[in-house]
Amino acid sequence: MIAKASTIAACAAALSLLSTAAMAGANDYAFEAVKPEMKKGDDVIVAVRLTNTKTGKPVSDAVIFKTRIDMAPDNMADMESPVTALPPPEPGVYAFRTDLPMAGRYQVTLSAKVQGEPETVTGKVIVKAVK
Ligand SMILES: [Cu+2]
Repeated sequence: MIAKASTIAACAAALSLLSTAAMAGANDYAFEAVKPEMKKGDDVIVAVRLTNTKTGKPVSDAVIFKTRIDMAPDNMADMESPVTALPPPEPGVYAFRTDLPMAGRYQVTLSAKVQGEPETVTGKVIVKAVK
């Protein structure tokens, strides 16, 4: 019984070490809005920059496989905007066409695969639409 418990403890310790290491990897990346504020309207372009925070360099080879834009910051999480990915305007910048129908804050939620990073890199970026 004692032996079993210590095996489980060792296992849990190994697991937590593993997940800490993996999380440190995914946390070495940050998304930020290229333009944090823009005019509201249809067919607006929202662009985010992905940076490796360790090197300060833009990450140009990421595959953004999930993007959601909604008004969660203004308590309208179910007010979701359509998103179409556009070709990257410059290395490390990922652009999307969307609709920002009302003034307020929008949250861009992104999931990305980065070359050499086994963990999925996720980020939340807030942009503001003004009249
Ligand atoms: Cu709204």
